[in-house]
Amino acid sequence: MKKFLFTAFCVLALCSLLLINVETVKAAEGSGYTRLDWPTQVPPTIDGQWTPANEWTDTDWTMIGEDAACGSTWDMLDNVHTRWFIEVFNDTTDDAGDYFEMCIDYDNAGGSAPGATHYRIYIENGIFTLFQGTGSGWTEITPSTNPADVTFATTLSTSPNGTLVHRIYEMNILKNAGTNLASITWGVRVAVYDASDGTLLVWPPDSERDIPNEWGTNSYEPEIPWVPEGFDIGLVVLLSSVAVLLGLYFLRKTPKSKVIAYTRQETNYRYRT
Ligand SMILES: [Ca+2]
Ligand SMILES: [Ca+2]
Ligand SMILES: [Ca+2]
Repeated sequence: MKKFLFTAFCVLALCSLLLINVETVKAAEGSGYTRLDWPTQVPPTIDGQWTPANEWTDTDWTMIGEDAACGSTWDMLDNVHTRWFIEVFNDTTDDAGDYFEMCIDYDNAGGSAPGATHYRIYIENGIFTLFQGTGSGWTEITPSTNPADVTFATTLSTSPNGTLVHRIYEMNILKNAGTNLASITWGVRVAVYDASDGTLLVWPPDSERDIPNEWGTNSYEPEIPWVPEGFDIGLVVLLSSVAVLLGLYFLRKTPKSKVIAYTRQETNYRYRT
């Protein structure tokens, strides 16, 4: 009976972990979509590729549509940075008109049109342009270069997430210096466009560029270890099974109740391997 009760406790404990995670995803503001910057463990070399190999193992991944993904981290080395790696798996060609676009809502306040605290990073064919909201649309502004608002590189190359050559953007965005683009929690919309077949992929799905209320919320995780947002459901089930088996094993070896300490799993999560 004790075994049964303890096993039931293990299952309930792990199910509650899953529920907490689901609740975190649901407890969003604005559009209801959220994502996180994880703490930077390896400051990336901004070369538009997953090199060196030990970079970008410190991030969770957000799908942009079905064929692109982005991961990001944050750190406070000199100023506050958010660093991004964007992979467009279905863009395998270098075409005039290919672009990456990131809309930023400085304080995640939303709005029905771009205002003074809304910015738009736009990179088309390797040329970066910065825009600011006017209240009804966008106007181009001169980005800060010292310190630089945005440092980026883009290539067509492979990565651990996608072994076919595809479009990659890698960038470092300064949050609290230069133009002062973003506060701690900010709003974001990411779009990638492949001109070869006119494919536009957007996160949050179906969000409009000019309606900040439809953008997602970008928050941050202050420290590791972590359980990534979007924790793989299959992995949770697997861990649950392992925990139950471990519980049964230890109960068999030591009939008297013992406390089992759980250690958070540090997981490097990949969409494509
Ligand atoms: Ca790199
Ligand atoms: Ca394509
Ligand atoms: Ca292309």
